[in-house]
Amino acid sequence: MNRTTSLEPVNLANWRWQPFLDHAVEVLEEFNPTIYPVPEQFLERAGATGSRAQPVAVHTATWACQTDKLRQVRAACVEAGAAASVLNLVINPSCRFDLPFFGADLVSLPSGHLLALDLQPVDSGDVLHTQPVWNRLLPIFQRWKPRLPDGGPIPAEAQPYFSPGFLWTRLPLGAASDELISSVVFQAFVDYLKLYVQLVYEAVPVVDHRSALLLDGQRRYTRYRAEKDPARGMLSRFHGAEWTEAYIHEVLFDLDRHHPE
Ligand code: DBV
Repeated sequence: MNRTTSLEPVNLANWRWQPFLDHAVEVLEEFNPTIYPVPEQFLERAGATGSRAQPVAVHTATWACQTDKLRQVRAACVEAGAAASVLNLVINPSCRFDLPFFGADLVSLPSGHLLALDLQPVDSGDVLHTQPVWNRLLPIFQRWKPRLPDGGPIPAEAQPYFSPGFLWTRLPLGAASDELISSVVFQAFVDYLKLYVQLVYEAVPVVDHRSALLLDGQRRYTRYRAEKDPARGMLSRFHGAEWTEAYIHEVLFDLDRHHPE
């Protein structure tokens, strides 16, 4: 790979999540996205994991774009064979629109798959913000939820950042899970993204004081995600702690850099 901008396609060999990213990129094309600047050292990064006797190559790539209504769309893509395969996709709306975040965390590790999909509220206590989304998200959630095992509890402090339509499952490695991922999980991903895109189409600008409230909520969410990023350990092992910290703050969860107080 030799990508020079974030908008060029990411194609990782044998990457389990390639169809998911390809679908998202295709859907987003309708909005005529432009490049979201990503420093060259984060566009692509090669590393290694495993033992000295049996090293495993790691490739981490970032796809990103922006549109009028979407401040930043970014996909963190990790392919490390049996050691790890990850697609973490977050869509960060502009605070001028009353929109949730789109969040997908699709993670395959030697211990199994961790799969999370949600339209995450900027402020879970703001009924004006949540209700119109949740009314439309819950039927989709209900459609897919019974077809996947429950992922178990999430920390209480994380609760405000999730919707009641948080689809969250853990699956063991194996052929049965591969089948579930390419059928149920893929269709759920398509449905969550489809609803999100509809909300983006419909969104109209909000007044200034509401925009300021939305920005505050976005900051809380983004700081929480940066602080608690569950990938910190994995990325540090693959690419070093210094690169990882910079990647988290300068690319993955970069709102504070663009909207300093
Ligand atoms: N998670 C990220 C980014 C990742 C990433 C940027 C670049 O936010 C991967 C990669 N998530 C990732 C990895 C793990 C998890 C776990 C590697 C496994 C960590 C490990 O076991 O070592 C959903 N992701 C998780 C967990 C949750 C989520 C609840 C379990 C945390 C734990 O057990 O400690 N992340 C969470 C979530 C969204 C999200 C709901 C959005 C829908 O992105």
